[in-house]
Amino acid sequence: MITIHSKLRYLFMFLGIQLVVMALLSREGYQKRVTYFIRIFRKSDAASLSGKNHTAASFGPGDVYANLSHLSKAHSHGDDMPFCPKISPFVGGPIHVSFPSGLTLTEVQRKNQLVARGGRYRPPDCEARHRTAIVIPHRNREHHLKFLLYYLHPFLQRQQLNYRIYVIHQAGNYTFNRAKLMNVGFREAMREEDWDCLFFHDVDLIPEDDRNTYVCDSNPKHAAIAMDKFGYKLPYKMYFGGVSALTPLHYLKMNGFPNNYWGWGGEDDDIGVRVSLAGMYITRPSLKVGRYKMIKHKLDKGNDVNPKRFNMLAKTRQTWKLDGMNTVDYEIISRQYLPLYTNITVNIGTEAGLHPSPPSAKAAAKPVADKPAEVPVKGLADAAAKQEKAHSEKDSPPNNH
Ligand code: BGN
Repeated sequence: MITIHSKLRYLFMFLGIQLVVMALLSREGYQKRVTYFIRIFRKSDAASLSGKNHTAASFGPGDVYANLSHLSKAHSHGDDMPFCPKISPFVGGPIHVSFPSGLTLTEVQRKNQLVARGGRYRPPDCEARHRTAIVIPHRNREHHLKFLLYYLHPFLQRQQLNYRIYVIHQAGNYTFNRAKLMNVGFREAMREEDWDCLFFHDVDLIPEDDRNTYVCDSNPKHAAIAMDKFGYKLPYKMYFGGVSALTPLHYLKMNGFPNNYWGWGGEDDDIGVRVSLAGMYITRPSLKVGRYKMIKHKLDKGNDVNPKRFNMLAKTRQTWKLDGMNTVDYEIISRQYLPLYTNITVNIGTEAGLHPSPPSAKAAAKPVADKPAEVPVKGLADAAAKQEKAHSEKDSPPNNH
């Protein structure tokens, strides 16, 4: 029989233990400790679900391929598959990103056996809740593409998405046009499937946290909020470059992206301005999650700084309805369903049209540097000035696209 004495003894013991725990927690900052314990429990939950060790935020960045190997082709895509859980059990937090020199596309393929031709994937054991198309504008960046594919495929699989990767390859040597290639990507992707979200993705940006989910928000989302090259923070408030996500409705509401930004700079700002002109706003993940590492590279041939960008940007309010998805013209040269992505090679022409006239006419149209004009959105002008200064210091144009 338990006496009052022994009851009191238990009570004191219990209070004693509580005191020790509280002392421990407060030693190195209560919050740090609590999140540490919560993470341990969350991780062991996730690990037991997947049956293996998991990428753990609390144990440093993990391998992007960890735990994906148990997904096998043995599972069938039946009609009666349950929906995937709202939060994927494979999502684990920070991902270790490095660029080993010996990586080959064959190796990327070997590690991604569940990816079907054209870079198509569906979770084998559950019905995905989201259908996402990744659109990557590209030219002469095969080396970067290889790394992006190496990281992006398992990253998207960790999120249990139904997805396809489209690479939109600009044919010819004329100045690069990132935004127009995105318009092509949008139309071609939507022609193939009824995607509910499109991610417009620079080829040299690797996501570093798989909690940065590649699904759309109620408003256009800017995903690449924290890049290593900007010290893991936004370079300026209105920045909309690198990686962004829009639903087809968002895209059409803002008349897509501009077609007339040839060369580096300004097109992402134009897109950001379009978002607000169309009555929407930009959403962003947290700085902790929207992290990206940029693959370092030398100057891009055929993507010189666009001197007209200031004046063009100053006129977005007048031009966004006249130029965009409603005016995009191009010719598909080829469509290849490669093992890791759908490659669409396209002629987007030049400023002078899809089939410009011979060089004599071109020489007369040599661009003259425009004077910076007033920019419609506060903050952009300052940012541009800073950017210009940084360029002249480095003595070469930036090349982040
Ligand atoms: C900005 C560029 C962006 C670029 C970011 C980050 C312009 C137009 C200025 C009015 N904008 O300065 O296109 O993505 O820097 O590098 O140059």
